[in-house]
Amino acid sequence: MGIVGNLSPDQLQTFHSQGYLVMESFASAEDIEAMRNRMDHLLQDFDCSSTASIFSTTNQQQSTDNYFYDSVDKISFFFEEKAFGSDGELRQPKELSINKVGHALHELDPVFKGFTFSEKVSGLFISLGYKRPIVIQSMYIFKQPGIGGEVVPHQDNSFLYTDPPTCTGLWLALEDATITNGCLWAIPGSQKNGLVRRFIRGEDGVTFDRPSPEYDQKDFFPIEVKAGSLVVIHGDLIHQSFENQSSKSRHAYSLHVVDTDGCRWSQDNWIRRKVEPEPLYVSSSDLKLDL
Ligand SMILES: O=C(O)CCC(=O)C(=O)O
Repeated sequence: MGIVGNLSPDQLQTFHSQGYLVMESFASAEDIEAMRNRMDHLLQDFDCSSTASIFSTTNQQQSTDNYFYDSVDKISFFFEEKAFGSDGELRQPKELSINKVGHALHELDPVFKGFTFSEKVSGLFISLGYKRPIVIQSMYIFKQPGIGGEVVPHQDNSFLYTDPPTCTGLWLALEDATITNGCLWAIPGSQKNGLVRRFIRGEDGVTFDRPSPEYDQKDFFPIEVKAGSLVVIHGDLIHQSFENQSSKSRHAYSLHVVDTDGCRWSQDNWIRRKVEPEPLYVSSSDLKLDL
């Protein structure tokens, strides 16, 4: 196979005790420029009028749900909640109105695919002991200046559940992320308390199976990082980010990876793939994800 694990014992220890690990300079300046330029092009080509109507009109729950479900194997654009005025029109240019692009950039776009399937990404999962990891979703997150929405406290295993849980998030800063422009915050060690709830797709749409616990904001720690830093996030880590009220954006590329060997993909996850994703690598065993 040729790919080797690239986390030191100290990094592994930090990841297992804190539930996250910051790797500075994980992506080069060229990697970052390539991804940002590529996203600029995708945005320029995006004809927002039909998509905007799905999100700006009220009572369109079924349409927005379908747009969300269909995005698993597409490059789909999602708007910031505050992007629209009361007349249903965008309040600012589309480039400053998109919340995120997902969920298959890593499969469909050559630039994002190149980074995602790089040896340095695979090396992380070798170190973490994954046997047949797949990237189950990717997102380019903008955290737009002034209107970049908050992401409430959550665990990634709630959304991308395998039995047993195996999700790990990779969050790559494409710009400096600070307290001012809406960096990640996490409760260090919270992954040790396990998964608190699941996000289930049923007949009537998606819903959580339990209410969120109350979190004490004093327990959260800001993860301020420079562009190029990668934050590796344990699937049970409680993390969040606040609204970006500053004038600076905070772009990030986020990947979520699950194992497909020794665990089962849950059929009531929101993601239902028609085609099994290509693994980052295969280290042993024949067991496959049952999609
Ligand atoms: O980018 C953010 O603000 C939140 C991202 C996140 O929570 C995730 O990728 O799991």
